[in-house]
Amino acid sequence: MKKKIAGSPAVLVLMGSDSDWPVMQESVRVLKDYNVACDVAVLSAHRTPERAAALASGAIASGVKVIIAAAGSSAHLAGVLAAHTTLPVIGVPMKGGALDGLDALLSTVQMPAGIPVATVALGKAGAVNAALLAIQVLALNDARLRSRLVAHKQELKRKVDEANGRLRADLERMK
Ligand code: RP5
Repeated sequence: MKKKIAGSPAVLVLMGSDSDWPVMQESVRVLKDYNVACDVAVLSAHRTPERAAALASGAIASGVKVIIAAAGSSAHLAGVLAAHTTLPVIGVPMKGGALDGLDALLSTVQMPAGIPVATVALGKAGAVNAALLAIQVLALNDARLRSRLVAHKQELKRKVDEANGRLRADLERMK
């Protein structure tokens, strides 16, 4: 599976299997919302090891700025990609399997010193945060993305304020 999203991809969203796609669509949804060009592909550290190495090795020359890599079970995709590039690699551990993702979380997060993988949460929260983290990296050189991220944080704050308003109203009714 390889699906071109828009323009030269600043972000690659890679996953070990198309069974990861329902979750990883959340990354693409966020990236598209911020108008960040991305591309997606299934790529496996154990099923297509040569292709994984070649893609990571050539990513900088292709204009890619950040790689997001999702994998489940004994998840080594993010680490293998990170071994072949100096681009930032964000790992998204997938839920599922006998240990429901704990194995993927530990495999992704516990990289030995020297080859970092920025690991986010399991599942859809991780997919969303991987995209936001990639956007934060791109925003270092992009004022439009910076202002969108500021607006995003203001929106989160507004929702907390709304929740507190509802709590205060409930408290008043309970008096
Ligand atoms: C990993 O194994 C994939 O990333 C996926 O999360 C998991 C299961 O893959 P499938 O058996 O569904 O292809 O490589």
